[in-house]
Amino acid sequence: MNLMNATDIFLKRKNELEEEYKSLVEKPNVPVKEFNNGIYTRYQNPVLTNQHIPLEWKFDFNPESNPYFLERIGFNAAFNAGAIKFNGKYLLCARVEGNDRKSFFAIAESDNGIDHFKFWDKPCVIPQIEGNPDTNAYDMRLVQHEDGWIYGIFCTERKDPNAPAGDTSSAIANAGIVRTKDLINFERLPDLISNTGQQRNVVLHPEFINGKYALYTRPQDGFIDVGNGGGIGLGFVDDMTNPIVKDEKIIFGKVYHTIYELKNGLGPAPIKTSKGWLHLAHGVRNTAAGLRYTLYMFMTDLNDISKVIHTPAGHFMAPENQERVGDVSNVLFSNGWIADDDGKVYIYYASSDTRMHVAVSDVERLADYVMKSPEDQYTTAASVQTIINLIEHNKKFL
Ligand code: M1P
Repeated sequence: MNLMNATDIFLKRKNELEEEYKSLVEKPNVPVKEFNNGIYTRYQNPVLTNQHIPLEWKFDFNPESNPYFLERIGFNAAFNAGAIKFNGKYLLCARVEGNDRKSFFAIAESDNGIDHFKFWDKPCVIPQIEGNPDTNAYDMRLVQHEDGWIYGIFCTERKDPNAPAGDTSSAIANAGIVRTKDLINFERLPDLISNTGQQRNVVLHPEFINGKYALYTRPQDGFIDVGNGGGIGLGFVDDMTNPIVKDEKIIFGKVYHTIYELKNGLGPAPIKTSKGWLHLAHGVRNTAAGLRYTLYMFMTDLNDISKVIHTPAGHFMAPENQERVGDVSNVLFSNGWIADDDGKVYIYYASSDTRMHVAVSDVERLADYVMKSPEDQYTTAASVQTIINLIEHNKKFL
């Protein structure tokens, strides 16, 4: 029998894994051809996965203490990333989940926004609130605000202090807030103070509204149970260092028999266009196979951001092929997109709470989609009439 000694095993495994990592991060991404709705182009390979985690985060590189080059720390997923263009680079602030189930933030960088994403040397160090650490933290929205700070608003999750003994899963979700100038040093601000028990999917509007910070919220009654909440709210904060939300109102609720029947939450911060604010959001409905998360778009008024002015019917993107399967299957979720100077829009979305993808479009095209696609009329007969209207209209042109 040809037994390898420990040094050979160490070197063989280390070399193999280094090669695999290099070929993964150097792999070019290509547009997906068969999907052709004209609105956006999906790219073939995920832009971030748990395989993109640097080897130094996982392995002890000392052959003496790790002779078999075993993984010491495992990573389960890299998904739900905030996005920002910073110093000419496309950055994703991913929700990285360890095998220990704890999520944290880590920044990955690419020169072109579609491939070669590489994590920075270390995960982000988020300062903690004294005496009340985040048990889990996820889904950061990065926003360059006109006050000069980059804000990161994320979900902070802690055990529900009022859960009965023996209930080891009830939790409270709220919005945690950091701000930074360099995405390396983060200043922790107090968690959001709002009237609702639970908040997830809180997003900062990039401009002041009447001198106040505007926050999109998503109040719900319980950690899982949306109760009367579950729609997109809007509220105002005077000072982000004392973030008390005032005048919170639902601007886009849940609607029976739509893709946002069960939950309706904002994705990344909106993009300003000459026609209105473009929004990307996720809608959730229940099915016999569990919850289905899809992405949809809407537009709000430039002069009144609480006024929804266009909403195409149905989803904008839904899980396709491998996107359908993962830790939480049948989920697309987005909390990051980048509108580039040339008008291109990089839509970063996660599939099934497992990996990150990119789809590319442009501001003009997205505005055209949102403004000219028919709206939901809420009945099957009305949907048929909408189709017939298009067929009749097309007779003049075919
Ligand atoms: O598992 C799907 C998503 O569930 C939650 O989102 P929401 O509060 O909108 O239902 C979040 O945990 C999110 O991270 C996750 O992707």
